[in-house]
Amino acid sequence: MSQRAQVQDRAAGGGREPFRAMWDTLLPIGRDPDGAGWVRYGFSPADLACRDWFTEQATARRLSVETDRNGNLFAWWGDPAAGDAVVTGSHFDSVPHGGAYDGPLGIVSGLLALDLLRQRGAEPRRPVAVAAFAEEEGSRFGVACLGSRLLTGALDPDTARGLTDSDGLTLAAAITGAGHDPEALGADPQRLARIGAFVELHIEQGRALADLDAPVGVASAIWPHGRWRLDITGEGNHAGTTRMADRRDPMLTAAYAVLAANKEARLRGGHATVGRIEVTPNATNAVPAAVSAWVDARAPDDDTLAGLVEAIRVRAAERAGRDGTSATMTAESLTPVVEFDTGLRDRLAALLGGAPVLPTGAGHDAGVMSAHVPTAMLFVRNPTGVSHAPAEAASDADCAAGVVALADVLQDLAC
Ligand code: HGY
Ligand code: MN
Ligand code: MN
Repeated sequence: MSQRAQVQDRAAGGGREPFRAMWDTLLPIGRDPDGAGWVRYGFSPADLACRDWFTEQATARRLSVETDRNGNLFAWWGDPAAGDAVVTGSHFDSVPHGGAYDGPLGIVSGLLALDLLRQRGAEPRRPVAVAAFAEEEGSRFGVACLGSRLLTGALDPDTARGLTDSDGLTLAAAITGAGHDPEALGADPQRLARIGAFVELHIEQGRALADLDAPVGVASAIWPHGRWRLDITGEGNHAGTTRMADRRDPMLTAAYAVLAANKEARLRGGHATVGRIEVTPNATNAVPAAVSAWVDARAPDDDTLAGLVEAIRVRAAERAGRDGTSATMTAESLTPVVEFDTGLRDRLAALLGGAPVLPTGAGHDAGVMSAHVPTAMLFVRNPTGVSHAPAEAASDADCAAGVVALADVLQDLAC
């Protein structure tokens, strides 16, 4: 290591090497063999391997591991029953072929922050825990923040049990296979009441910190966001023999809706994305019979989001009228705006030497928790600004700085 790097490491609490050492043990799990990112769907073999990794790491640190009734993991330093706990953590699961950092960075940083607190001789007067929430991305069962929504009662357990993955396997079956009891799913107010504060550290999913030349930031708010399924039906037919004028092609309606979503989002300062589409029968030489397209929409405030989604719905319906198809739009999830606890946010920003405070368009378990517990988030600089894709990045030095920042925050809150 160069002298400059050693100086930086000391400034970061000596954390670059411990970070890399721990990170390298997690990195191979769920990594695409062709180099196309990470695939760690909730309760898949890769996710279960990450959870085993968590248990090993926690046990090696003499932290007591518990799995709650919704499959969320907690590693405790101190007695959880004492209450008013300070909890940090994030999630292991990924989007299809996502980056390495979205989620796991918060868990690794939490474990390393506890190491640092012990090295400092800190003696917490409140229990401290690192959490790993289940199925945050919703990539397998369609509902984001599944574990934290179930814990807080934001998701009905009957609805959750019936959710299916792309193979038609229900969540109930998947968690049974993973050794959990699906009948136990549901709100857990007693466990929630033990938590006095929650702080999630996360890779930044944009370039704001890079532009500000700051390694760590604090979250102010999460944009309201949601997912809508646009189901378009037409008439399946032969691609070679059906006259253009006679077609009722749902792909045309879908294509128009994709462009309309982009335009309406731009007009309102929001974001709208169609990143997933299913075509029936999905044949090269057939006019499709049906298309389903998933719209992910986000905006700075609830009214703007409602207006954006309604505009997309109206424009898809108008186009369907012209195409001889029918289009219906169904909400699959909606998360209103989240404003993080302002007292906690300001305290953290000051503690971290005036760290930048910024909003995000990405959803997090912290957003779900914030309706029940004073909650804050820390962001670690991402020089590419890319997320939900393999190019997501953070330097080891910034990750180590994130660990120090998190340790400072946990020490401030718990000691
Ligand atoms: O999709 C999201 O906003 C988050 O990354 N789960
Ligand atoms: Mn994500
Ligand atoms: Mn995440």
